[in-house]
Amino acid sequence: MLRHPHNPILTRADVPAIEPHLVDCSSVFNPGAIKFGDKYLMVVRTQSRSRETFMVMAESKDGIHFQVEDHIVDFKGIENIKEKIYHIYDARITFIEGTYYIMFAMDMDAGCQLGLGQTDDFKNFRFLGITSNEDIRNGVLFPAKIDGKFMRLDRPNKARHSSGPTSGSTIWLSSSDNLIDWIPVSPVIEGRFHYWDEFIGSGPPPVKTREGWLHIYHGVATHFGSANIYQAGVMLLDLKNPSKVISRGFYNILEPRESWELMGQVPNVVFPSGMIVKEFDDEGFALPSSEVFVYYGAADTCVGLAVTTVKELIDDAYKS
Ligand code: BMA
Repeated sequence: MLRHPHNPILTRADVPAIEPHLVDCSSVFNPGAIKFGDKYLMVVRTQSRSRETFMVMAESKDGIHFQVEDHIVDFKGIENIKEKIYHIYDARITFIEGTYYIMFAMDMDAGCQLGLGQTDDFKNFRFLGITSNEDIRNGVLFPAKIDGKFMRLDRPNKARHSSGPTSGSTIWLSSSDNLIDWIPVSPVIEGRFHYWDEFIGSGPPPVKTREGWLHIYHGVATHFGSANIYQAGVMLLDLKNPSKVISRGFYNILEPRESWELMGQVPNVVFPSGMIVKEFDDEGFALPSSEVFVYYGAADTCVGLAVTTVKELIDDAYKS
């Protein structure tokens, strides 16, 4: 993938003061992204100087220059949750059957849960519910039902970084009839110890191609003295049975190299969470020649954009 020359495409300086909670924003990162009509939209993760996180929308005509909105995304109904919610973050946006779903992480006393929001217009947002009952993160919905079921990839937090946060080394496929209650179906991939992707988690939602579901994920190399290095990689999953891996690239496709990826709130992090494919065929498959914009959090501090094509990503998934 190639970094866009305008990078980093969003920094804290682009976030307007939002009274009273988000004045003098500390960081903006890990964006969900989607094409909405002729606009490119992101739901970005911001932090205040209390290090509380908030989601804010950003909008663009070209997918490169974004304007950040001056209000916080308010998921109506989330206030009815009785337990304390400390943070909501890391939005992943999927269009399914005429509406937009946003799956995100919720830090609560019981650990991290996966919340689900929905919108038709990216102005009014509804909270649909908590969709997990274990410590789990990185939930991404497939854009279509498979065999009559909603499907998602998720990553139970069964491991812990030596420096702190919970993580995991298995991405699972789960299924649901109603988007709220999910049943684990099968593990999909495991972390590869000693290599770039020891701990793993899904990136942006999978994209349908003729070769299979194209899926970017993040991997964390944990075997370096003082750093957990977050990188991005790619795999292809079977269209009918996405627990079957067709191919998984051996090499990362993006790693922290620029100063704004190497330095920041959490150094050495690229964390892809949004992906916009420009062109699809009449049956909804991504065109191999299509340009792809991949949006990622850099060092948990700003937002980066990497550019590639569907074909290049597929080729990378086959590199062994
Ligand atoms: C993960 C998540 C991400 C974050 C990353 C790097 O565990 O918390 O939101 O970007 O760590 O700090």
